[in-house]
Amino acid sequence: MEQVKLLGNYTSPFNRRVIWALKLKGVPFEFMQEDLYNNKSELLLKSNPVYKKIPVLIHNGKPISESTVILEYIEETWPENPLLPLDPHERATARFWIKFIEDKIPIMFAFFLSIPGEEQDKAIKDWLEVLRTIEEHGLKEDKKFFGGANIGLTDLVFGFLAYQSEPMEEIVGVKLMETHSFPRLHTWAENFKSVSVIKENLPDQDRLKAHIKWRKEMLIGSAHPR
Ligand SMILES: N[C@@H](CCC(=O)N[C@@H](CS)C(=O)NCC(=O)O)C(=O)O
Repeated sequence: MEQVKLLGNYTSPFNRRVIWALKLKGVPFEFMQEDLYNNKSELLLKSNPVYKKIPVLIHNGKPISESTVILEYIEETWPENPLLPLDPHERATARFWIKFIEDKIPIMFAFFLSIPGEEQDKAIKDWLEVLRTIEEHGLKEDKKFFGGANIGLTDLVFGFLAYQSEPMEEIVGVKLMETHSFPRLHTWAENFKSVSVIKENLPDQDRLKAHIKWRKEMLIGSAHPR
């Protein structure tokens, strides 16, 4: 009998991609919530000794770290309900966009952690450029998802944009993803959230907002100790 464990954290966007992939594949798993800030488990420290971060998928006792690596592992191990296209060029395109957003995560963080002033103006400009690139080059008007008619790994990796942008922008106090400026991103986010597995496995918005607000205060506090 297969044993699948996921070491994760409820509010982590990296963790959520893995939950969605396992659920879309119909793979039963045991979720183990990690206390990342006070008390990481021995199992986490042993399973991801390099980064000591979640998510970690443990399949029949063997750990796999890094969410996008885990997603590829899931796709290879449980090929049913494919989440990558068959065509090599389409697969390469899916991976291009996955790499694109992974590389831009520090830009999103800079925007999220910014406080009003010159630095924030630059962070807004940089993050807007990322959103504009996704709008103009990543999403196509005639396609429901990144790869076409069906949800795939690229959508799962971009998924945090569909549910985390609003609380994040509210906390920063700057609205960027206006419907009129990013119509494709909005349509994609609605399509994404209307997939039943996604809808049923979104984090609670109040809990998420409280967490990211606390996280921002904590990170800014430690960056600028008083
Ligand atoms: N690149 C990693 C990022 C994972 C990550 O940043 N995890 C955070 C939670 S959102 C974590 O475990 N933080 C604990 C720490 O930094 O000690 C991935 O895609 O899995």
